[in-house]
Amino acid sequence: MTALKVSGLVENEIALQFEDFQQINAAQQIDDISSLMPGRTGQAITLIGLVDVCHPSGEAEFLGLHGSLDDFHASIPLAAVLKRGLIQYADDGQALDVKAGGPYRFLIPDHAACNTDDIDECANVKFLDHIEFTATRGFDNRPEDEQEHAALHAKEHGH
Ligand SMILES: Nc1nc2c(c(=O)[nH]1)N[C@H]1C(S)=C(S)[C@@H](COP(=O)(O)O)O[C@H]1N2
Ligand SMILES: [Mo]
Repeated sequence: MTALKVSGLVENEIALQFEDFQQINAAQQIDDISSLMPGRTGQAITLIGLVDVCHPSGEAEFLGLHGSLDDFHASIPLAAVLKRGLIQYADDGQALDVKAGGPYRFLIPDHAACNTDDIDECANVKFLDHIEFTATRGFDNRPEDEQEHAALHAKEHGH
């Protein structure tokens, strides 16, 4: 089973598996993502739910979102997503398939359009296997313009 590794400026470095996500406090469970993101389905925990178990230090200012399967990475200001960020771990109660961006996926309700803001749709990182809390901005290879998007989506058909 694939785990989501959580590391960096945290009190508890952890690796969460599907069952661990299910065990997260009910208050931090989103049973139907469509209630927050119309058109999307599945189950998630809130970023707050993750923070509650890993306890980032006060120095953590950025969230590094890593998808190693296709080497896709985003680094976004933590404060801007802390109260709304989600980590999807299931669809229809089952572990999220890689075809749906699984095993885990970062999602931001009310994200900005691609390339218009730090907190944009591109930061909805698929194949998420590592979340890193850092003091400064980390590696980020989100597409920067239309052309880079086109190149990325052409590549995406492989998954
Ligand atoms: N791992 C990974 N995550 C990714 C991407 C990617 O290429 N690889 N593309 C990003 C971009 S540019 C966008 S706009 C959204 C698209 O999400 P969707 O396929 O659910 O519409 O996923 C983001 N997450
Ligand atoms: Mo994007």
